[in-house]
Amino acid sequence: MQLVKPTILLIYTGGTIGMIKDSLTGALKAFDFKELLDNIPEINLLDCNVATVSFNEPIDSSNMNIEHWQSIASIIEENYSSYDGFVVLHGSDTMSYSASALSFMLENLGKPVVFTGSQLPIGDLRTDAKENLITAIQIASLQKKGKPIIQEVCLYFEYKLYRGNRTTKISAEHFNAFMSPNFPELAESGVHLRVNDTVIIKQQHNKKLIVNKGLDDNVFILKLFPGINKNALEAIINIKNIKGIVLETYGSGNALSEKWFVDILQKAINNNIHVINVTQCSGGTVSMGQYETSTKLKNIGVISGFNITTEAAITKLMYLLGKNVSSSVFKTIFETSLRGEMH
Ligand code: ASN
Repeated sequence: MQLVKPTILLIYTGGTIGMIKDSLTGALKAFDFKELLDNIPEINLLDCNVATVSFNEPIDSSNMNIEHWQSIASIIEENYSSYDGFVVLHGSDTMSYSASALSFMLENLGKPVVFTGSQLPIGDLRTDAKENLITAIQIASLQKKGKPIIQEVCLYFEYKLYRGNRTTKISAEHFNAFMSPNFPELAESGVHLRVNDTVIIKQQHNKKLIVNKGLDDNVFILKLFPGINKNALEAIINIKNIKGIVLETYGSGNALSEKWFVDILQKAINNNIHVINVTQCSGGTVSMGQYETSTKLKNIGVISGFNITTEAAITKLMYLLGKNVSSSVFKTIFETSLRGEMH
């Protein structure tokens, strides 16, 4: 029998979960955290103690930025030793980006950080918010021999727990709004909460948490399309202070093989701009050299993102640039899985 109840810190950043309709415009906007909690008295019935902290101004997650990620990281850092787990209430629109960013920022994480939110506000009769929130808290409280079972940044939505940096938002309509195309679910909520023990991250050593808050925003995502012209590509690589570009290519990492295209990328790489190859496909991996149309990218030093999501690629880029990783090892480090985000 568990004698001491786990303690969970609920961090409210905003999102639909806590929104109400503006009576004049009809548009959804963020509202008070206290009112959100009043809508879920069930929290008091859980087998854990829940404390709460809220952004001063809750936001729609479309307004999420690096400073907000730093705030979430700081809240976790300051409260790390006092809580067994953390649940971050967040809008679904950019939740995969935030979960990815926090996975890189929180190094040696040994406790659960579970992102969740909802498609309908918590006050709505048909809301998905209650199940998402209650189960996320239960997942964050799971323990074995007094130690948290989940020791990574993850995302819980509509009965599934995913590794956060493997997710992407796929629907603005369905309650089942996320998927993890290249990695199995960490847990599933049915009659029982079943954790997939073979895939969760288990911290081997009790290393101290390191919180990396220095992210560099001199980055860009470029999605290729048939017909892309030289002016467009040139404009991107000439962005002031640009240091890294995530290039969304076709299929297994293929791009046009025209000389102007490869030359411009080559010039960018020679100027110390890191170019990461990720695929536009939701599933599968970049495999440069498999087709002639990716061999040139490989030869000029484009970095492979393998099966990483765009969300994880752009945040990993911000993180590694923020750490001032030297150019000579940047490619090797980017191509290494740091938090289970690729391969
Ligand atoms: N616009 C909302 C947000 O991301 C969408 C949601 O939470 N379902 O904050």
